[in-house]
Amino acid sequence: MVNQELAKIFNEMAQFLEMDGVAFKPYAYQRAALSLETLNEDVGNIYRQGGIKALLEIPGVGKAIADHIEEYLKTGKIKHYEDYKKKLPLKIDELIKVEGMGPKKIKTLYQKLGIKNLKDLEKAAKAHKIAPLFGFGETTEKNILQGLEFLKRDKGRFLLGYIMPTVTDIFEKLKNLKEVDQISLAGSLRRKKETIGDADILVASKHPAKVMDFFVKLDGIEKIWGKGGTKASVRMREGFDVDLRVLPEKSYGSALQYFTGSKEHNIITRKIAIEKGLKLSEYGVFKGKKQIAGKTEEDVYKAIGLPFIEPELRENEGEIEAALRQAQGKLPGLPKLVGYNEIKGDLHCHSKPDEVKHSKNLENFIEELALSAIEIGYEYIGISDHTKFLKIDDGLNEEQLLKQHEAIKKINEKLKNENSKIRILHGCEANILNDGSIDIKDEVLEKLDYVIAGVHSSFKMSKQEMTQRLAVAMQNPNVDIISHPTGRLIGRREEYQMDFDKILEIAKKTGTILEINANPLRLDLNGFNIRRAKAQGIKMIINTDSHQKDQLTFMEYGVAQARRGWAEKGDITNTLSAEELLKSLKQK
Ligand code: DGT
Ligand code: CA
Ligand code: CA
Repeated sequence: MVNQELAKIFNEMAQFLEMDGVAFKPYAYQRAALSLETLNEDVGNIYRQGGIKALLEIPGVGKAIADHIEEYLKTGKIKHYEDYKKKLPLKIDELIKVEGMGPKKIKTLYQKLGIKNLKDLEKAAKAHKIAPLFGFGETTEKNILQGLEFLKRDKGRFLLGYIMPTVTDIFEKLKNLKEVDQISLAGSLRRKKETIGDADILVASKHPAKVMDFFVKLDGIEKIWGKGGTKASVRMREGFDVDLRVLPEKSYGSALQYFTGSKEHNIITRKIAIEKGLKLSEYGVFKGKKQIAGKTEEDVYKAIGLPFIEPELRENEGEIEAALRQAQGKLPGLPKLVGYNEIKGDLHCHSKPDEVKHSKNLENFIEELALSAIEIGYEYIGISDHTKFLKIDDGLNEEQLLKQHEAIKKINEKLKNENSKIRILHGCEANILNDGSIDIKDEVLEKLDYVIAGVHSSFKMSKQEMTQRLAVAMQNPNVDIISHPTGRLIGRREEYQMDFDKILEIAKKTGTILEINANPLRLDLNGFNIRRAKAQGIKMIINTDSHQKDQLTFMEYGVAQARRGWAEKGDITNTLSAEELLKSLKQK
């Protein structure tokens, strides 16, 4: 989609502007980029249908950005951006991914050492050319080398939430094709891993050639790696590959089982088949030459004596043992995973705090958000803006929070009069300061429906200090939820150092809820930590941390992560009704 191309350009523009020390603008460009990345509708379509005016309706798109979008759609270029690229011919999107590298540092490294890309950077760091530069030093150089290692580990993988909109688009087009009888995602995409190597799609059809022809002609394909009778592989403009396989109906289920993986899971299922004197392959389950299953996945698992195993669990991390126990009537069996449609609300939504500050249009956005929540089918939606320590994000102070509180009360009354079923809850996402104290006074926190607290600064504390910092925050009786508890950004920033077992112990003791942040870049807690938390009986809540109403759809990624962490309905607080939720929040 052109959305992703523009997002990439705007992200880079933000970096360029920041290099030049331009105030405010970089943030605006970044916001626009994030908005485009997650927009489901093609920006080209929006523009064709409604012109500049329609572009201005997109969250985060102002006049200057709208003009840039128009210019790009008309000419394929944005002059302002091209000028920058000429002046600073850098692989900025690569360099910025290295933890600790900001735009200013990138510019200095280019001017002093001619560093243009990751390769140059690694060479310079290894030759100790960076440490002596003014403002850099030994630690920075070490951090850069570490950051580079971290990047390599995740190389060539894409964030699930980043490729999903494009894949969904392809999926829908294929699904509508009359020759397509059945269709499913497969591979890591179906298992909902947080990063994806390539996208796999499976189709059952009696006319594979027609499906293939249609597939390789889809919009947005940059290169066709290969196209055979039943398999094709293409590179999308966004940089990731899509593999399509077409099968006859009689082996669709076994192919789906095979191509869903994981490889590790498949190795064991095949072994189990062999132990039963059967053969399991992508073509079916066979007894001698006779196919005994293959049409559906359920049949395949049944034929080898197992109950159906949800794709999110198929990592050979104990799911087969659990399935075997279940088959023998023993406990514990497979978990009954929390369902994608069991979520009743979202408590981590940012509004437009700058509007709170200037007392204008405050209600509009919150009402819009409430309407989106109704459309999703939620019972409640929680507004939780940043608080005062975070100046860059227009963090609210005590007085402004109280003002917002009154405004939300009014909106709730209005909604009630209109017989609306939605209820707006009011919280905040306060900052956990270095000593574990919260940047908002307790008497104000007490007035809110709930309080989320998170670490947004000083990430590089020692393990002991960070554990203590979080412990103090959780012991505050007003703090209900810890947002993005480990602070990792996938492929960009490691978790901060802390004793997670200790954190779980204190969460349990204090009744503090841990967040499963659904933002595709965070997914924090991740599956592994969710499973650890669940084992300790810790309650969790899946929140989107949305900064615009489009991002409410991130919920799906959060639920997927919860499922990968074996979470059941009872583990997840926002499967409760509004009444039950408020009651459980009061218990702390
Ligand atoms: P990715 O693409 O790296 O995120 O991960 P996957 O799991 O999507 O892997 P991919 O695309 O290479 O292959 C899709 C599925 O096909 C994989 O999950 C399991 C199956 N598969 C592929 N190659 C093999 C293999 O050599 N042995 C077995 N048992 N299964 C395989
Ligand atoms: Ca794959
Ligand atoms: Ca593949």
